[in-house]
Formats: sequence, structure tokens, C-alpha cells
Amino acid sequence: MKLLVINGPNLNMLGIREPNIYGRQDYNALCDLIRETCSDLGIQVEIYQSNHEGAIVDRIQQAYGQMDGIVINPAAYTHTSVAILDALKSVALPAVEVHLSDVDQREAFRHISYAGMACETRFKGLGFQGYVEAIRYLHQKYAKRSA
Ligand code: CA2
Repeated sequence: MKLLVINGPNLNMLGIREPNIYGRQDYNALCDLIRETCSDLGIQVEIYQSNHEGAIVDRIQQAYGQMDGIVINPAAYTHTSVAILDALKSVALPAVEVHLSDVDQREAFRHISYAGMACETRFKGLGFQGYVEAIRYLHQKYAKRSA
């Protein structure tokens, strides 16, 4: 199984500020956890982070026919980007939305998720563990499909 994990703007700054919301661990620690989780499950993973909406759209499009699933934390673009929603719909790959924080318990503008409309499920408010749950979800789905 091949999995693409996409992280949106400012997630590369994790651990630097707002530890009360996003935790104390940095972006490299998140990538290490993703790689370790995927390695344990025999998944080939590619992790992509960008601060640019169009670059994220490009990466989603490149996944078409190449990847078996997408885990995405679009960060602030969650709440604004119809372009990322359309890109996810266009490739029609199983996708799961992740948020470190519980976006529904925060400001009203964080309650809307455009990308989430193209995702099968979402894990929010679990910190880094949300990525582990999302990877497991897609792995189970893939295993059932190939059985
Ligand atoms: O909870 C999440 O995972 C978010 O996607 C994180 C985004 C935020 O805009 C979403 O509403 C929820 C923010 C990304 C990281 O922002 C940082 C801010 C300060 C220090 C380090 C990272």
C-alpha cells in the first residue's frame, strides 16, 4: 500500500509556539511517528508539507493512479480552500482528515471544513495520535479491499 500524508501551512513550525494547542513536539517528531507507524504496517509512505495552496493541489493531483490513500491536515486551508476540496474529489482516492486540535471547540471559523467534505472520516483533538488513527483506518480499508 502506498500512502500520501499531506500537511498544510505552518505545521512545519510545530513545537515552536502555542504548545498548549499543538503540543511541544516538533514537525520532525511528527514525521518520525508517521514513518514508524507506516513501517510497522508495511505501508510505503510519502510525507509532503507545503505552505502554498496550489502546491498542495498539485501534489494531490500527482497522487492520482499512484497512491492508495491520502491523509491530510490542510491546516488553515481546511477552512477556506474549495481548491483542495475539488482536488481531493478529482482524484477520488480514499482520504482522511486529521487535526491536532479539536477544531470544533475553537473559533467559529474553524468549524467549517471544505476538505473534510471529500474525506471519509476525520480525527481531531488527538494530537499526533490522530495521524496514527488515520493511517490505521486507511490501512484496514485497503486490507479489506485486497482480501
Ligand atoms: O489542529 C490542527 O491540526 C489545525 O489544522 C492546525 C492549523 C489550524 O489553522 C487549523 O485550524 C487546525 C494550524 C497549523 C499550525 O500552526 C501553528 C501555529 C503556531 C505554532 C506552530 C504551528
